[in-house]
Amino acid sequence: MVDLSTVIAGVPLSNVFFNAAGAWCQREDELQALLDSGAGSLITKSATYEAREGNPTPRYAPLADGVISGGGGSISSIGLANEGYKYYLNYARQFDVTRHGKPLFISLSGLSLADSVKMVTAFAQAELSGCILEINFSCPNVPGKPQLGYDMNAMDTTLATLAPLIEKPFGIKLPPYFDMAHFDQVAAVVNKYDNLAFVTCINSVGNGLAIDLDTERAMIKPKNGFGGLGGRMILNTALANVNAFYRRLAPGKQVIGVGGVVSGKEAFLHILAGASAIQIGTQLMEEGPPVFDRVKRELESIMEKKGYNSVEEFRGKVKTL
Ligand code: RRO
Repeated sequence: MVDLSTVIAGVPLSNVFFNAAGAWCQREDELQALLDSGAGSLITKSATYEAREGNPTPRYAPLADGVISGGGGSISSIGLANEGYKYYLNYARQFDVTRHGKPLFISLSGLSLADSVKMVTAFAQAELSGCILEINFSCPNVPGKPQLGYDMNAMDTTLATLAPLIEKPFGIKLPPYFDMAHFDQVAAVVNKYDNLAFVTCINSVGNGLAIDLDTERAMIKPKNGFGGLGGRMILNTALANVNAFYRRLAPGKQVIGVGGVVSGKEAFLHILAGASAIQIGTQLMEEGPPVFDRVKRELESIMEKKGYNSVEEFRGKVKTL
């Protein structure tokens, strides 16, 4: 048997897979299904200070047809629908890491720095063990709110305020970058903060547009059809971002890979690029929590065929020409 276990921010996970924030994680019934699944951990929907309804529906559409999507995936613009941070704080308070055998990640996405300060302070004061914060710097779908991850100075000042308040090791969710200079600039900011233990790459590729050929209509309602792209079509952008940060981050800092994982094969490629854990978004939405047992089996089978016993043996070992 091969070993799929990993350690993120000093916390052990029995296997590398869990959900991407936003997929299957807004309410307790969904979180329970993740607990009951083969996932090695789970993360909650990005929380704001107050609960939010989010954007008008339809706000998620699978793009299974290669003609429409150029390869399959999804478009969505949920608009940060969530139950408000207190709901997830209460969930974290009653969460029993030992009983569940998996740690809990909490995604926070303050609409202002003041809101983020209040939320991270509440989580720090609750002194929750086995609970790790992932601060979302990259929601592309709140009308009128640019993504923090595309403003390096704002990211730096936000981290300067939040990192000391969080105290414990934590992570940030980054948008995709498309320029080497941006990889350099973001890595330099991340490397300034000792307890910033991991970056999660990538959030959806922001502001795509999917159009139905027959009806000639946009596939989702918010923002005239503009929404974040996910799934198979963003795999290569995800791999590049994982590898770019794997190469640039200070020793000890980690990358969580997300984007385009539909089977064990893409998971293997994420680990080769440098991922220490792997989140699944679109494929989880389409297949449901049984996806975790399937991708685990597929990754194990690839590793067995290649003669790898653990994920450390090939993590970050992509060869270049
Ligand atoms: O809620 C959303 O629309 C959303 C969020 Br917060 C995010 O971080 N990424 C995304 O694709 N959608």
